Parts: sequence; C-alpha cells; structure tokens
Amino acid sequence: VLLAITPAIFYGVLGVVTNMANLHIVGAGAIGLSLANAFAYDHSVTLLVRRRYTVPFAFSSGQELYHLPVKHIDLSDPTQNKPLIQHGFICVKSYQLKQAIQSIAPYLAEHANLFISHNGMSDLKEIEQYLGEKQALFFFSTSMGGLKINDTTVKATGAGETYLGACNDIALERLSLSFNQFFCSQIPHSKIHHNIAQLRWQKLLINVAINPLSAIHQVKNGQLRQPRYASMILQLLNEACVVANADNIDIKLNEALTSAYQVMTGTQHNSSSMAQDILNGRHTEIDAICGYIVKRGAYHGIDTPYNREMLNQLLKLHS
Ligand code: KPL
Repeated sequence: VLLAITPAIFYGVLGVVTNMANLHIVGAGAIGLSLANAFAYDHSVTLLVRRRYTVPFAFSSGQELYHLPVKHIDLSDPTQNKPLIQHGFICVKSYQLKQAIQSIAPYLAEHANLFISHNGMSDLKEIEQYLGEKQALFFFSTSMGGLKINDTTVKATGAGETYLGACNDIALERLSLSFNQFFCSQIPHSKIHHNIAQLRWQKLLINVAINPLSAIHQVKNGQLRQPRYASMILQLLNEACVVANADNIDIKLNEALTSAYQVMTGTQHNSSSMAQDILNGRHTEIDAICGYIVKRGAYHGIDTPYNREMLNQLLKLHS
C-alpha cells in the first residue's frame, strides 16, 4: 500500500527541515534510491535519469512502501530543463562511471561537490579531468543494502556502514565539520574517513571476498560465512592483500578478513549486487574487482590465480 502521507509531511510539521539543499542523484539503482530516501525528507532531491518514468519512485522498509518525494530529469530529453548541480551523487556501476560524469559535467556549478560510489577501483585521474579546480570530488563506500524489486522501487535489506572520503584537495578542505554533518547526519551509520586510498582498497577487498562467490553460488552475503567458502575467501584476500601492500597500502590479511566477515554479518540478508546482476543477466563489475587485482598483480609481478579464476568464471557467466 502506498502511503499518501509521507514522512516528509511529518518532518515538515515538526519543523525538522533545516538548510534545505538541492541534491542531484545519477542512477536510480539500489544505492541511488536508498540515498534519495535518506535525503529526500530534508532536502530537495532530483534523480538524473536517461528515460521518462511514469511510475513514481518508491522505497520499501519491509512492510511499508513510501512514495519517494523526488523529482526526476530525463537527461536524454532535449526539451527538459537542464539542472544546475551543487551536490551531485553518482551511484552507477564502475563501468558506467566515466559516461555518467561526462553527461553531467556541463551542469556542475562552479563550486560543486561531486560524490561517487561504486564497487571496484576506478581511475580518479580520469574522472578529475572533467572537473574544474573549485569542484570537489568525494568517494563514499557503503555496505547499505538495497534490493531493486522493480524499476522504480528499492527495498531496504540491511543498514550497513558508509564512509566518506576526499579524493582531491578541494574536497579535503571541505571535509569540514559542517559539511560532513550534512552527509553523515542523513546517512545512517556513516563516518568520515581520512585516507582515501585506504578507504577505496578496504571497499575493494570486501567486494573481492563477497561479490564473486555470492554471484557464482547465488547465495546471500551471510551464507558466505559457511566453512565451505572459507578457504577460497582466504586465498582471494591473501592475494589481494599482497597486491595492496605492493601498492603501498598498509592492509593486513587478518584485518581484511575481519572486515569482510563483519560485512557478511551486517548484510547477511542481502544479495550482493553481483549476485543480482548475474541473476538478472546483467554485465557485472568483476573487471573492476578481481580484474583490478589481477591487473595490479601483473604490474608488480605477483601471480593472482584465485582472483583470475573468479574473473574467468564470472566472465563465462556473463561477459
Ligand atoms: O558492495 C556490496 C555489493 O553488494 O556490491 C556489498 C558490500 C557486498 C553489500 O552487498
């Protein structure tokens, strides 16, 4: 049942809405819509999409289904007004990132803040070339769980943690208290992280441990804690940590294992994004996850047979 009276009205009556900002989100996937849900009751949220949706966007917390009070702009429609983006969130797959940035770069305000979130490793230098010197680039890593139950609806499947880090100097300056309050006050269980390289590698290692195995075996994240997966997870993370260390990232295998198992527990009822991609016959992010470990390993002369095996198996399932 779609509730006509949304929490937005409830919050509005209580006067909780302060400093309303205009936010734009690229990507109406599980993360994009979960973010929209987190922000839409205190801020004005517009989804930037590539088609016209006729059904409203919605968020399900389990029993109840809420209309998301968001607008949307179809960027492919030349007759629609173009946005001026102050705070832009790009929540697309790693292989769609470059194209997404290219498509919104002309609409970024001079002092815009751009937040990206994706699995796997992207080339930040490549992204930065689309940004002006006053435009800040942030990365956030999240394990908040969401399942798209249809084109416009996401169902929350787990709280998960979120970390926000600065990717360029201007973002570092703006990682100030008032600014991080803006982000962290809206996203449950979120924190600032001060070492972006470490943050991105930590996220990568979690995805190395969870995504390919959950996709191949079509199991929920929590099921990967079963002993039958333990040795493969250990081998995958061992290789990935050796490569991370060669890349000057100080991550120890036991820490990587601990956080991977914590995320499996925290998101035990989630189907990972890769498990959902395989189930729905979609392209996966394996290239940017195990493929990245294999590529960086080759660069350092480190053999990574377990990650290569995952890469090959996933490419066979969907190339
Ligand atoms: O990032 C994720 C994903 O599904 O892609 C995790 C953290 C594994 C949560 O499901």
